[in-house]
Amino acid sequence: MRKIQMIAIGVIAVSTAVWAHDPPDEVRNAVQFPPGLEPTIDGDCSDWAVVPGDQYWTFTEDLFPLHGHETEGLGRGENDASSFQTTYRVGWSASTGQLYYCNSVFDDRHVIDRPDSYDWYNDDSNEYFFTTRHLSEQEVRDLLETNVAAYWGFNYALPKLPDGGFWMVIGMCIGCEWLDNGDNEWYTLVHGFEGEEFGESTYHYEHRIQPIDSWTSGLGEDFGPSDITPATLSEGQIIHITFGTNDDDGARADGSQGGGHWSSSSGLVGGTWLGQGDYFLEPINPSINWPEVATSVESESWGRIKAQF
Ligand SMILES: [Ca+2]
Ligand SMILES: [Ca+2]
Ligand SMILES: [Ca+2]
Repeated sequence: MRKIQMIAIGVIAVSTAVWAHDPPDEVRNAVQFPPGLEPTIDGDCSDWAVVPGDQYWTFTEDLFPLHGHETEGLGRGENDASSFQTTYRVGWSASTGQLYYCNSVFDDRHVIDRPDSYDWYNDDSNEYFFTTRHLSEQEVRDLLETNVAAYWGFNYALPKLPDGGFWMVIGMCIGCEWLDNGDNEWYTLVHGFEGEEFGESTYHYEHRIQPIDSWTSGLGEDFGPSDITPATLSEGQIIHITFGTNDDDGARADGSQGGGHWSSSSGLVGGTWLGQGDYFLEPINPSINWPEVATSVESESWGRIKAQF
C-alpha cells in the first residue's frame, strides 16, 4: 500500500519538479559543532542544549500531514499536541566529517505491535531520508536510471520487535547485518526515553551518520561496503534531509491510528522518500556559548589522577 502511494505521489511530482526542493523556499541551518564538541551518541539530547533551539530546530508546528492517513486534510502543524510533539535537531562537524541528529518525540502512548516487520509505519517509528548532493527529485530519479542512487534513508521503530524481526530497514541493503546492526562505520544510532516505555513518554533518537555521495543500486545480496561512495561535507554546502515520524496509539474505537503521519516535507513536490529539505551547513556560530574543550594535556592529567584511585 505504502509503496503504491509513494509511486502515485512521484508521478504527480513530474509536473511540479521545477520546485525542486521541499518545502519550497525554506532552508534550515545545520549547526556546526566545534572540534571535540560533537555530541555523544547515547540517546540523550542534553549535549545539544547549548544550541538555541528556537533558531535551529524543527518543531511539530513546521510539519506537514502525510496524504492517505488519519492526518489527511489537516494543515501544516495542525497536530494534537496531547498526542504527538516532535523536536528535530540537526548538526554536523567539519572535524569528523559526520552528520548528526538528535530528535525527540513526545507521545501519549508508545506502541510497537505491528504484525509484519516491514510495516514500521504502523508503529511509532521514523522514516528519515538524505541526499548529500543538491539535486532535485528528477535529477535523483535520472541518476537512478543508471544505477547510481544519490539518496539513502533509515526507517526504524524502537524498541526492537520482541520476535526479533526487522527494527531497521535501510534501502541500499535490506537485512544486511553489517549495515543494519545499529553501530558500524556508516552510522551509530542509539535511542533513549523518559517516562513509560510503552506509555506516555518522550523518546530520543540520536544518530551519527557518515554522509554518502551515492551507492550502486541493483546489486541485491551482492551489495557490499565498497559499493558505497562516502561524501565530504563542506561549510556553506546545502544538503537534503526529510524527516518523517509516525504516531501509532494502538487500535481506537473509530479505527484511527492516533497522532498520524507527519513529515518535514510538504509532499507537494513529491519524493518525500528522497530527502528534499534544504539544510545549510553552517560555519561555527561564535554567538553560541560553546563549552571549553578539554585539551589532550588536561585529559591526560585527568587520566593520571583517576589512575591513582
Ligand atoms: Ca547525546
Ligand atoms: Ca500519540
Ligand atoms: Ca504512539
